[in-house]
Amino acid sequence: LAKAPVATPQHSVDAFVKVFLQELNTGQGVTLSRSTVNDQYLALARTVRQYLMTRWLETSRHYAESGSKAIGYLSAEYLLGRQLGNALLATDLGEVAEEAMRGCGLDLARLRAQEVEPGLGNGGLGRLAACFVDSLATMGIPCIGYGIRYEYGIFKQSFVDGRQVEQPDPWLALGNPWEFPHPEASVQVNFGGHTETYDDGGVQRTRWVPDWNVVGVPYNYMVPGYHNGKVNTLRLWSAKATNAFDLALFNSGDYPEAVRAQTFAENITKVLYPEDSTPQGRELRLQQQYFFVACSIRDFIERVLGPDFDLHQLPERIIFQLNDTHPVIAVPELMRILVDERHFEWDEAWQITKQCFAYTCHTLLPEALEVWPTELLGRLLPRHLEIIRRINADFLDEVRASFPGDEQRVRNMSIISDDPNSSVRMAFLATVAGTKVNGVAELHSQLLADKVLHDFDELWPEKFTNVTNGITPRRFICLANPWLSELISDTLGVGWVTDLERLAELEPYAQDPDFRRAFREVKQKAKVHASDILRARDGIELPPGHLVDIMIKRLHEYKRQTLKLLHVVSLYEQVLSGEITASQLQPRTVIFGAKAAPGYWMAKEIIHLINAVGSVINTDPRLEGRLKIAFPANYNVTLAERLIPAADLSEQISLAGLEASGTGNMKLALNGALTIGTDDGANVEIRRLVGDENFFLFGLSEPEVAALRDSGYRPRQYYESNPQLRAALDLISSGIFSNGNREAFAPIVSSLLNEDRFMVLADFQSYMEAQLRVREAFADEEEWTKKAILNVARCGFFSSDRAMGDYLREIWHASAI
Ligand code: 26W
Repeated sequence: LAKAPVATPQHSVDAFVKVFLQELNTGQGVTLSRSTVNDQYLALARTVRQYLMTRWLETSRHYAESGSKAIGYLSAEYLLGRQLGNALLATDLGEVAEEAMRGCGLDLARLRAQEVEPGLGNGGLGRLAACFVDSLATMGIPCIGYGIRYEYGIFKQSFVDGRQVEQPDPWLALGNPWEFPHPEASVQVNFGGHTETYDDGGVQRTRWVPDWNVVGVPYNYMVPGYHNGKVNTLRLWSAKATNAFDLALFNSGDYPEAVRAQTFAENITKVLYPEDSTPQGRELRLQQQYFFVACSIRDFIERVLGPDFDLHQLPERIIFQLNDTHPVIAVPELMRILVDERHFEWDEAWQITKQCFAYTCHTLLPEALEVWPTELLGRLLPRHLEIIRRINADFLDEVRASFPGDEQRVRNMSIISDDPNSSVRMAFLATVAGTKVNGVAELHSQLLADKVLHDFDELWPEKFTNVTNGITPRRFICLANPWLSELISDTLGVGWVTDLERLAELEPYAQDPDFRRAFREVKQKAKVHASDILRARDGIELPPGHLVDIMIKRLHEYKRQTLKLLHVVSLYEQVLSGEITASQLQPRTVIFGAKAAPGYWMAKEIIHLINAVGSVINTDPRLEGRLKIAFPANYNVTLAERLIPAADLSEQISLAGLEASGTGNMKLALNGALTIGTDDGANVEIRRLVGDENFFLFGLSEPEVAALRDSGYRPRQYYESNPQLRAALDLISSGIFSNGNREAFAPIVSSLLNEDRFMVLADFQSYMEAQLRVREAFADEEEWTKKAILNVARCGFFSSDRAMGDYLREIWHASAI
């Protein structure tokens, strides 16, 4: 009896109500009549949790007994989104819960809205990690997701006079029913100090003598599989001061200093860095990275495998997937454990380590590649720097052996660069250590191998591979779009949720007028729902009958929100100048959702400009309400789930060669939006699958971008030779969007005219023409619906289940048990 976990409560309304009231009384310490919405939400979450608990314990036991190979997904970010809805979906308790709450006089939707989403990520990379752990649980693959329990997640965005203002995100303030702290399983993490060699019975060894440490406390989260009775674990680490640390200070009588020391330690997991793409190179960030990987590796080796496990067999039991370079300090950490603590020979330790890691790169922007000054790394982690130097020395010998006499190549490939200052190139370390290196879409993987990591591809071509990203259909179709889900399930049965290629069976229905009508009704319901949300949340009205044109993603110049904005400004200008009449405008609402990194000045200026243009055009009667901008603040996963189903048009308009993959593009296409996009990232694959006629392609291709750059790009030429473009830019400069202040947006305009690093002006004409094709296509309702249905039917490939299958086959060599 002691071995068997408690029984799962019955799958019935009565049982559910009983557990709920119990949780309310004994868990929250309140009666129903005196409870607050937060009490009710917490009790409800704990109720659903009970239905998952046995499955969780069983899944862990089963994995441990099977002795099979697990995935250790190492990611500094998990952008999970709300948990309650997903848990209800996974357990198929949605209707039971709804009825149970109604029986208690409560509204399930209202309780769900009480949950603050865990925003433990910035954007694509963090959301991808969340989709991947969902798929692995659903596929029954042993995986532990390792990460950081930030006390403050991604900042809350609001607008003041159209400008972004950031506020902290105290997501834990009202209690978090989804986490299980395990202080007894805490891990000590060391920092600083120096290294020394010593004689160990005739063998010379090195040891690290650190000078400070903190404790990592694991918080476990359930990752429920969909309808399969499996629950995996996400283990997030929180930093705490060690007792020894402040005891010494307490004893010396310096109470304030002791408290300060505690704060210092706990700062490590205080806040998520809001930088997306440009690393800040801050010491605290390196501390975060080492902190969470040191905890995770120690946890896996000592708690999951146990103290008696023979580490020679480590590669048979684990593969650590590095989600970008953020966790790559795990490589010297494992070497340190094997060599310094377990006394392995260097070469043997390296053979083992190399098999235990694989690396995913998520970017092509040179400024996004992490580099740490050796001074900083050596000060914080002196032993790790020594280990990196030795890995590098051995590696460069290998390069010399393969390319004798090519010292330029040796310098180019060195993990430690001296240009301009001595620093460690983390992407190179990850590439040297990883069994495999993958990009996240075909084009991206090809550019990685051909450009960013070209020398490495020449040395080890077999290392390089592609796994195109995917998204979980559970959250982004089932939860986000219940109307579409129902239509698909009524048509095909329910199997598509875990076998998304079955959406292909919808293809013939594109020709069926009844199905098309039903499909339009689905879109209509989603629009009404999104509209209700925007009204309640932001006071924004979505006019009925408009084409809903959506651009939702982080604000970055390479993603080119300015190009979208120039389209809107140009239409406005054409009406003002009488080139077209308002009645010729196709009724459209352009929805933006975007946060800018707080230190990214230009991105924040662009946010200001979008809001400024919005406030003018939204109220100008000359447009007759036919062109609107909606820019709800604080775009996050929860809002994404509401907006995506409502979209007619998906804007994926990055400069070709710069968006590694994109995943919003997949979510939108799978919800029946058509894409207007460049030949970039996963757009390439979306277009190939849905067909040219169901995708609005525009803009320079990556080779054309490279050629134009080489030939000397002069953006001003486009301004001078294109009257429509000039008129749009001049309208911004005229002060019309800034109460007559002609300087307000001069930095944006002059950056476009003089530098235009992302070739907005070069692609403007082509974009405008593509938008005319959109306009024409949308006017034919039946044809548009056919295209939208075909987008859904042909995008089954973009399930993260498929992506996980690819990783399992090509990289992890692991399988379901
Ligand atoms: C430390 C600064 C920093 C922070 C985040 C540098 C780089 C990053 C990420 C690599 C940025 C990111 O989220 N990349 C996105 O990853 C997605 C998932 O693979 C892709 O779909 C996006 O195209 C890519 O921009």
